[in-house]
Amino acid sequence: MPKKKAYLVHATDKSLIISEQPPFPFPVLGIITVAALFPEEEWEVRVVDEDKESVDLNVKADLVGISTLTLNAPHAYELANHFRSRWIPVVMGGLHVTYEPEEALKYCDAVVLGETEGAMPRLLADFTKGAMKRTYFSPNPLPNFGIPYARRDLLRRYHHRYLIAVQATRGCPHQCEFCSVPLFFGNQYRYRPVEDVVVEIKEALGSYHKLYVFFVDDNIGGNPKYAKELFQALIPLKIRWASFASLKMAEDPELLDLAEKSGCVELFIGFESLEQANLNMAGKFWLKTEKFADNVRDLHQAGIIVQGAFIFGHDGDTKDIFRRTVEFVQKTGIEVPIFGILTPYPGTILRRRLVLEKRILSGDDWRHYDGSHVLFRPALMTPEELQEGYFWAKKYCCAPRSIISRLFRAPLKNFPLALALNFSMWRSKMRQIHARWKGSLRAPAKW
Ligand code: B12
Ligand code: SF4
Repeated sequence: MPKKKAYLVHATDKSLIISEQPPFPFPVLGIITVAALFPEEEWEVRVVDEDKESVDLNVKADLVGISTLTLNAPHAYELANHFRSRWIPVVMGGLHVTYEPEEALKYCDAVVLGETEGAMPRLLADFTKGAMKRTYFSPNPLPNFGIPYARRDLLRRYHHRYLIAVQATRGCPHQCEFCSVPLFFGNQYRYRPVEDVVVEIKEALGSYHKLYVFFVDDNIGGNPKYAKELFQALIPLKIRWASFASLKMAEDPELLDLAEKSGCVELFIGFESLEQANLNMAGKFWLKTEKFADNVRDLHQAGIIVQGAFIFGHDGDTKDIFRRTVEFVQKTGIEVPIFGILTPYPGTILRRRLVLEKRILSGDDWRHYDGSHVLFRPALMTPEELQEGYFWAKKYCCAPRSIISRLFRAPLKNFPLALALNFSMWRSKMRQIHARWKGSLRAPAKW
């Protein structure tokens, strides 16, 4: 019997001007994990990451699978419509369609809700029988979840020129109001067996000889006991790695020490706000603003570059928040500041609250869900002031003299990589600022 053909697309709307995008390929992990769930003896699978290559609209396939984030959803639906007009059944999955399944089902034949590992075998069996259902729900895998090794062989080699993406944990032990992650993972935090992670890294490095490993975990240090075990096991691999983490990690000297020894070079950390009241309201009460500067110092002492994320537009934010945040970033030497506007993503508690309070501004043009648009009425400033302050803060921190001055406040050892990181994202940040804002570096007089 000839094999059935599946064509899997990681949809990306290339017409959108997205900020904070690395200019080098960031390998996608979700769609190649889905690819690994197709039995090789029955299926021939092709994968396309639209961020880096074009979708073959004339492809010969028995089944098309499409993955999308919220901002890419309208484009993903256009693709789905196209393939269905060619009589190819389309299945969609990922975060956005999990939270908006009814919307997605207008454009595709089936949706998989949540993590796919538990649902795909059923879906494929039903498909083969010609009886694919509309919705598949995947119960979240057990604590020691067995996820398949991603099919990196299906991506072109240049996707892995700089990084390999790996996942050790899923979910997060916390539940921040604005975050779409916890619910997707059934409000659980789960970890893969350490040996599994090590084997996958070795295999991936073996074939691509790459230097950097990026753990796409939402909170790599979420369970310190597990993280210590993992970092210990990474030491002999002599890799350099980066990930997302919470600031809690900075308060555990043993964890920081192991992170450094295992090759951690950079952590993306959500500080979110300099106002304790904002953190408390967002469910991030366990972060203490008065410790922020010391936390950054401790991370720096461990030789770790801090990519610090701050969100503007919390209910306690007044117009001085932009200037204060910029001053804090520059003073503490947070090497790579990332600013965003509070965004009511589907599936978040924030979205439910703002809908109840009738504060959502525009209709649901999902293309604006990129963290740079004001989509709700802020409490203590106008939407225009929030938009303007965001661009001002971003432009200020992008100025070469701001970059250099804050990097001199961080350990010199980090300087070359931190400089490269700043300038690598500089283009995408400035492109967005130039396209949408005409203001200058001087803070607007009305603040
Ligand atoms: C790594 C990462 C990135 C990387 C790489 C992205 C990439 N190319 O994959 C970078 C840094 C580039 C990035 C960029 C952005 N990101 Co990002 N990112 C992540 C992160 C931390 C991990 C994603 C991942 O690899 N997960 C591991 C894989 C295995 O899981 P998965 O993709 O969810 O796939 C599973 C299921 O969803 C499902 N599935 C997925 N696809 C499909 C398809 C089919 C057919 C089926 C059946 C199933 C299925 O099966 C998989 C296995 O179970 C997530 C957080 C998260 N936990 O999702 C945020 C996240 C996805 N990012 C987010 C955002 C907002 C962005 C940006 C807009 C940020 C910005 N302002 O620039 C950009 C958008 C880029 C773009 N143009 O699309 C949001 C999205 C929210 C939303 N509702 O859309 C998230 C959820 C973060 C958050 N806490 O809110 N991101
Ligand atoms: S700590 Fe980070 S990943 Fe965890 S719920 Fe909060 S924002 Fe989301």
